Amino acid sequence: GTAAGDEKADSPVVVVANRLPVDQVTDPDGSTRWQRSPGGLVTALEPFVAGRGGAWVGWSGSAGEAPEPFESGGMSLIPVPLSEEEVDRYYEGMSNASLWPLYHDVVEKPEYHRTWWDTYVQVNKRFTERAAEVAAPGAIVWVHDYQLQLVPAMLRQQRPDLTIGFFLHIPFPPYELFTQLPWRSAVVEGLLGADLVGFQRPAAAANFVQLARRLHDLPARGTTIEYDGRTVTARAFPISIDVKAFEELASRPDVVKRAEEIRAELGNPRKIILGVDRLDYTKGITVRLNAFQELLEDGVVEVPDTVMVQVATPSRERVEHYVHMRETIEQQVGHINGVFGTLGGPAVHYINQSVPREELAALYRAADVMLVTPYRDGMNLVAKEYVAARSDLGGTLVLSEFAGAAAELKQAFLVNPHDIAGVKNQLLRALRIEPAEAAKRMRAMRRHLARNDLEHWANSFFDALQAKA
Ligand code: ADQ
Repeated sequence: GTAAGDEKADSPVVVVANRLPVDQVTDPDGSTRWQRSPGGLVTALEPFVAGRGGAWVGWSGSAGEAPEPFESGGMSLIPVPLSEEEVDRYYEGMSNASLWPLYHDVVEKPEYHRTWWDTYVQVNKRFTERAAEVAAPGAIVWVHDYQLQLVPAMLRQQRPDLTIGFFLHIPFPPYELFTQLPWRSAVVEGLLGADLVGFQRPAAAANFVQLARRLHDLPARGTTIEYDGRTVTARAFPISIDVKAFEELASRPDVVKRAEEIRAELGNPRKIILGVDRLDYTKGITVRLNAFQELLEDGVVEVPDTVMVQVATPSRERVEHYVHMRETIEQQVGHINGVFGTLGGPAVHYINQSVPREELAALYRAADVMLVTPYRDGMNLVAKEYVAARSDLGGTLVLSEFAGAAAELKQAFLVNPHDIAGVKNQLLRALRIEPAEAAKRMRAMRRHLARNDLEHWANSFFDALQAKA
């Protein structure tokens, strides 16, 4: 793109997120360029930002000096620099080793370090300054996620003219867990700087409202909190996917053909069980492996009649928790295959790679049972992608009741991932379901998704935020 030149305070809409909506890629000749990130969030927000001279403030993804602001896809992209030490302390430390496990029901023990927190404050200030520089008078600013919870209050202090929204993509824990955080008051005050605080589930919004009441003694009821002479609204905006685009992709003849090929490559098993996740301890990958292993041990399921495919994208590989978890999973896959596999016929096909969208869609089309078993998940888009992919009304979803998606996809076989007997039962039911019953459940979930897509999510948040202006 072309250089934006000197930034002026002229953007009527500003998105502030940890990452910019572009990735730097290196071509074979060694030159680098910016490429739009594959994520759905970019697709959802672009229409509101692009074409109106809007801006997106975020980190480029690599440590060191930040590039100059530049134009891309009709948006001004405003890079925020992070040093190696800041990436360590703000991103890998405070965000991913303190807040991430705390907000996911302390599935792993969060670590709290004052140096991490100090850097988190410092980096939140830097994001705030950049946003304050580019926002036009009276602009709408939408801040995203747990890495930037202090930005709303910092921004309001500098720019009381702005309308500020915040959306948390991950769960928000109950009072009893949240109050572990040594800096709990600062985080609550940070979020209360927003006019509108959005969560994935009503229960998360209720946790926040209760926290404001109990910890800060604020008048709070229903979805509103009175604070500093303003009314802060806290409510649920369940995120979704681009349902139409995913459905179209999964129905393409080449993708449908690829789904058949995948079945053949797996030895044409009668049943295929699928798991697709970022390799993260919150996703409950071991839960699935345990359930499958026990069903094999019980002799109620057999290889090669039934096989499992687990696709797990590498993630946060420099954070200690993740290194350990990966070893555990790989050991278990090895054990199951050692005991139940045959030469050239493993029980669990394990792919520790990111796969292209087309291949993902084909896998969804090929899978008889989709196993989504997080211990806790803000939403879980994989569950929604599976439903969107099944325009053939085939396939059955087994879904953790602790994923945000469970509040919407009620016709899935819901499971408590801590209850191994329950997971085995539901998995077996899903493997043995009558096609007519499976189709009925899938149709109901698809009906819900069709009305509640990503565009609907972005529109409802922006509408609610604009109403606050
Ligand atoms: P995540 O924790 O990353 O998101 P999720 O919502 O499941 O989890 O999204 C993962 C995305 O990555 C999906 O679009 C999926 O298709 C893709 N993906 C996973 N494995 C892949 C692979 N091997 N190859 C290619 N693509 C793969 C956070 C929160 C969620 C919340 C989202 C959005 O933790 O709860 O739903 O943000 O708000």
